[in-house]
Amino acid sequence: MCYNTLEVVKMLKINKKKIKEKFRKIKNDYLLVVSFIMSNLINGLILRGITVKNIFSLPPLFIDFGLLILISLVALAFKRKNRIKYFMAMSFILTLVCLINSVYYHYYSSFASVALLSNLIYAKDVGNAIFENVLKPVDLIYIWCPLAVYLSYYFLNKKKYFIKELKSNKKMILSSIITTLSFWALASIIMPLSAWGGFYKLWNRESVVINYGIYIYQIDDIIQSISPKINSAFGHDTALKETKEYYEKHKYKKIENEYTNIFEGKNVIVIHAESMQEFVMKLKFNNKEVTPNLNRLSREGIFFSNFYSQVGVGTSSDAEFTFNTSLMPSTKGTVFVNFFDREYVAIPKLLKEKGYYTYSMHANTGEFWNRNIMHQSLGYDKFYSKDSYTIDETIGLGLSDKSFFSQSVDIMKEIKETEGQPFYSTLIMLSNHTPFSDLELMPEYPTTIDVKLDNQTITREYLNNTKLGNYIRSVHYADEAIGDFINKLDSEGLLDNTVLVIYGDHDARMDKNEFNLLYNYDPVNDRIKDETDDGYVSFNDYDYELNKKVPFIIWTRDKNFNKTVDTPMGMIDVLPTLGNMLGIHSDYQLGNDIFNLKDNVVTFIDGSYLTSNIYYSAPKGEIYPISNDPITEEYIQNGIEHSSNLIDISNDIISYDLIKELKEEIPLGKIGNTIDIAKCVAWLLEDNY
Ligand code: GP9
Ligand code: MN
Repeated sequence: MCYNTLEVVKMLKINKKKIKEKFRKIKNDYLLVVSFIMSNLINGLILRGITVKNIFSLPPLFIDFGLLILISLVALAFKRKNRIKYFMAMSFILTLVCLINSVYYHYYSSFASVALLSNLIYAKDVGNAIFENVLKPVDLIYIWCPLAVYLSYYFLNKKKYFIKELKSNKKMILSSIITTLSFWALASIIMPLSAWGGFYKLWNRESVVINYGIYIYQIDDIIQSISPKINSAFGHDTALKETKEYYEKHKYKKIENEYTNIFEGKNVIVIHAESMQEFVMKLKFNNKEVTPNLNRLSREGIFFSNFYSQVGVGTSSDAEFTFNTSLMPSTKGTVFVNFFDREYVAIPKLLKEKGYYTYSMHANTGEFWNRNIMHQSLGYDKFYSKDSYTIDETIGLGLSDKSFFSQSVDIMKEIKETEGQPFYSTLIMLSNHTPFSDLELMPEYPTTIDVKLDNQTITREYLNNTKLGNYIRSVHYADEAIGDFINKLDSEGLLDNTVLVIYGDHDARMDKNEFNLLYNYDPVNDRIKDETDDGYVSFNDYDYELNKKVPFIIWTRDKNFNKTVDTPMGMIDVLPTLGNMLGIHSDYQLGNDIFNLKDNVVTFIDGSYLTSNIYYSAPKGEIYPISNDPITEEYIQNGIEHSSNLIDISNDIISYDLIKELKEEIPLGKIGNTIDIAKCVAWLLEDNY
């Protein structure tokens, strides 16, 4: 087919006219819709730019676009004069979604969940900390969206064009739906396959936002948060069946080792060390260790040098939960807040059955993380919270650790006198919590380097006023508080016949760049080294993840173990390991006694995992080799499967309250290897036959 030049020019003219006409129509008839779609689309883009930094990715853009078309379509259900109200309301909601998630991301490096909004009631003080330290002016950027929508309406209305053509006709509805579906189909074609699993399980909120955008993420989250509650009858039977099968396969078998029962009947004092990471134990400034007390305890006791926290969004509370129950935290909310009314088998409960008096101490309000209630569920006889303390010195979120420990020893002494022995106590520290402030109340600890230049000694204060520098000062204080605590325990006779257990609850959420400053500072030239410089230490995303490990130490004055265990270990392995030493176990523990293992798989809440050989990143779908051993595809897949099962089973146990049901079956001998006659009788008496 051939056209002459005249014909082509004519055609172009007609098309230009047509296009112009279309634009005029869109401007007049659909400007409100267009401004709604465009401004929310841009907000979604900004959110991803600020958080996961993938503004150029097409799938989330296509998905947002399709979704916004569908949302606009709903406007047809309203009378014409009410449509602006609908568009405004939707703009507010979507803007709020962006704003909340943006703020939340700064703090938790994850996205918000509706199930967690209720947590803010418990986390009042952390809430304040968020607004004081985490709300950045950039987060307010999203507010332009409802303004833009309103302005477009305002100008349209003046010209009396107000969406007069936006009539509910079949053709338009159909073409809108087809456009949406085409964009979604396109997105699904170009999206990585691994993105689908993440969507259904919502393990990794970040990857859902990366692939599906913020709006679909929030819808997914709402569905996932409320569906276990609505559908518990629905998914329950499958969950119960699968959990039973899992426990049949992984039934608890007592394997004796040299540590079995060595601490049976001893008092146990557990220190929950807030935001304490392990890397600080290796640091020295001006020849003074940052953590001399932790270092001494780790040398004398048993030091687990490759120990990882496995927390989700429930941070401190998740650490407590996993430590005490050997279950993974929930991915559908926070156990302490959303699933506090379930039955759990936990260290305090097990020791209580052995005649221990169990109690916990924390100088924050008892409502925080719902501890008031949840500590009872875990089996603590009593929880000493803020009301039991005199707030005579405040650091960060509340009573300073030094005062907390000192007052706690007085209470502990009284408890020992009235309740007798043995006791199991947990002390939750507070001062070393972000934002690592009130440094003036902490001992002097110069995080500086001296360098000789032209026969002059210059002191480089390179870490002063940096987040990492403040953290190190704060850690040094926390370590000193632990040292003072041990001294006071000793002088009050509370270390006799006692085992001390210390764990870091999670990492300190420090930016990766902070570590670059720490490991690559060049004091001579007062700058950060680059890759071409001598002695440059590479610190990539994986080094950052591995660096998140926290200390775990078991120490007693009665015996020098001088032992370091470097097998990778997770918080989930504490109950099986420590339990073996104390002569307890849970039939439902999902972790392992580390002394019975050659290697281990430490599963993280987003499906990533760690062994002695590799770190597997679930969001990236790639591995980072740690050893030089050859790695097979099967090895990687086994780890993925193991981690996926572990997260699923744990979620099911928590969501469907399965321990309660499984326990009822114990008399029938289905679980575990013991039949408790008393329980059988009680069970039969409860009209169960
Ligand atoms: C608050 C403290 C901190 O009482 O345990 O909790 P976190 O913010 O670390 O989860
Ligand atoms: Mn914490």
